[in-house]
Amino acid sequence: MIRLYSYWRSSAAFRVRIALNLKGLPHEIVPVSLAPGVSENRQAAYRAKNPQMLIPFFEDGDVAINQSMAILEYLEETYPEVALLPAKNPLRSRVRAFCNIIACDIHPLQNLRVQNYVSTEFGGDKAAWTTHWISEGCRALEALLGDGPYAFGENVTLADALLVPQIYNAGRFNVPLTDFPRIVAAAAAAGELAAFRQAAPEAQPDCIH
Ligand SMILES: N[C@@H](CCC(=O)N[C@@H](CS)C(=O)NCC(=O)O)C(=O)O
Repeated sequence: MIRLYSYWRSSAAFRVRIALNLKGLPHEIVPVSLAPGVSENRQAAYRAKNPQMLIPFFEDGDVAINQSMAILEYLEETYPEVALLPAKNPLRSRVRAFCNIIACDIHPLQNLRVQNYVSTEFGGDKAAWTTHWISEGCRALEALLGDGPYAFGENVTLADALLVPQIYNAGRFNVPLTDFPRIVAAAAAAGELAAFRQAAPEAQPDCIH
C-alpha cells in the first residue's frame, strides 16, 4: 500500500500527488497539518517517521522515503510504466535541471519557515524576499522551458509536476508573473489535466478553504 503524508498547501507534497496520479498508482493520502498552532509535523509520532519534520513523507510497503525529489525518483524507477522523464539525453537531463531550479533554488528560499526567519531574526521584508527569489528563479525557468504545450513538449514530465505547484505558490505569495508568459501557459495546460486537478490543494481532503 502506498501512503503519502501530505498537507493540502504543501507544494512539495503537491509534486508527489501529481506523479502518483499520472502513474495511476492507488494510494492513501494521510493529512499532516502544518497549520500554525497545530504543527502535527513537529509532534512525536510524525517526527519518529521523518526526523526532518517536513512534508511530504512516503511509504510503499516497507519502503519509507522523505524528500520529494527522492520520492519522485523512486516512483520513476519502481513504476516506470507511465514515464515522467524523457527516455534519452540530453532532454532527460534538461528536465532534471529544470526540476532542480525549483526544488533546490526557489522552493527552499520561499518556504514559510525561511520567510519567517528572515522577518523575525533579521527584521527583513518577507514579501520582498519571496518576490525576489521566486522572480529570479522564474526568469531562468522561462528561458529554459522546452517546446509546448507542456514544459518539455507533448508529454507531461516531472518538470510539469514541479512547475504547477511552483506557479501555485507564486500566486499564493502574490508574485507578479507577467514577465513569464511561457511558464504560465505551460502550467495552465498541465493544470487542466485530471491528474493535476485531483492533486490540487483545493481538491485535498484536508483543504480548509
Ligand atoms: N526539500 C524538501 C522540502 C520539504 C518542505 O520544505 N516542506 C514544507 C511544506 S512545502 C514543510 O514541511 N514545512 C513545514 C515546516 O517548515 O515546518 C522536499 O522537497 O521534500
